[in-house]
Amino acid sequence: MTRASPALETVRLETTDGFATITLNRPEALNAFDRAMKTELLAGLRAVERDRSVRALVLTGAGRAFCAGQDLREPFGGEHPTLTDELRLRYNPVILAISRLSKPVIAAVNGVAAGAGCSLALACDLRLAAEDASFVLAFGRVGLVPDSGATWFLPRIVGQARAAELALVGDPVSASDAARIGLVNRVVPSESLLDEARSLAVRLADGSPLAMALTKRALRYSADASLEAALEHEAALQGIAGRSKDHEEGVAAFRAKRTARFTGE
Ligand code: T3D
Repeated sequence: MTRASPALETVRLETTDGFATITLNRPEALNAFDRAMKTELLAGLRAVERDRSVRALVLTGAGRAFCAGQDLREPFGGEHPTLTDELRLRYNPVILAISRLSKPVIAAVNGVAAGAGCSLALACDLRLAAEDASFVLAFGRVGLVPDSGATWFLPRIVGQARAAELALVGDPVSASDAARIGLVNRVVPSESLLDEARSLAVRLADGSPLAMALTKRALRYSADASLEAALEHEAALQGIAGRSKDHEEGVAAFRAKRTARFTGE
């Protein structure tokens, strides 16, 4: 059964088969971020974290775009008049919520991902792109610096040289080029993007939720750690995983030659 969250307008949140889908829902503005969408996306992510029945998340866009970044038509100023405030208060919490989410996040990039929309895709654990998707670090064109984690994620995903080219030159990257440089995991026909993302989400949702959460934590930790520290961190996390019922179940299922049923305990 599919459950929808009716309280949200600029994003849609649906839950089915053990995973959630959040759809950015401002297609008339290519899903550009206005303040409401930033706030509601964060609320959606928090709801996903709280819901124990949800074990994976698909993030996608309504209409022909994934997300065009900051809504350049939204009047600026008001309560938080500087871009620093806007980033600290609205964008950065979204990026951290995705990165820290204890469940794997798949970006199903259905069209253009520009500016902070590109950063949003970069913050996800896995990226599937439709054949006609594209990625553009559009910040420089409007006299801005790549933000919302782009300067952190990009070199770690594609390496320093390519990150510098994407950030400084700012040309759009096609889906096929994105796959070639490792910016996306896979390119799929546009009409099957959501089916592919959903079947990957179901596979992830069938895994051990505890092992998924700890694996995300280990990958995140290793990005800033020495080998010695990462080895020690892995050992500590494995101690937690090794005491879990999911580990017991996984080993029992292997020995019985059956599929494991993980509960997250
Ligand atoms: O400001 C802060 O708070 C700091 C944070 C900044 C983070 C950022 O994201 S900065 C970067 C902001 N984003 C951009 O600069 C991207 C601007 N958009 C584009 O470059 C292009 O529209 C796209 C490459 C995304 C798509 O091009 P295309 O040719 O497919 O579509 P289009 O014709 O340019 O756009 C279609 C419509 O969407 C058009 O409206 P109209 O004329 O049909 O009424 C266009 O104005 C609108 N649109 C596209 N992007 C935005 C947008 N409206 C508002 N904000 C947008 N970002």
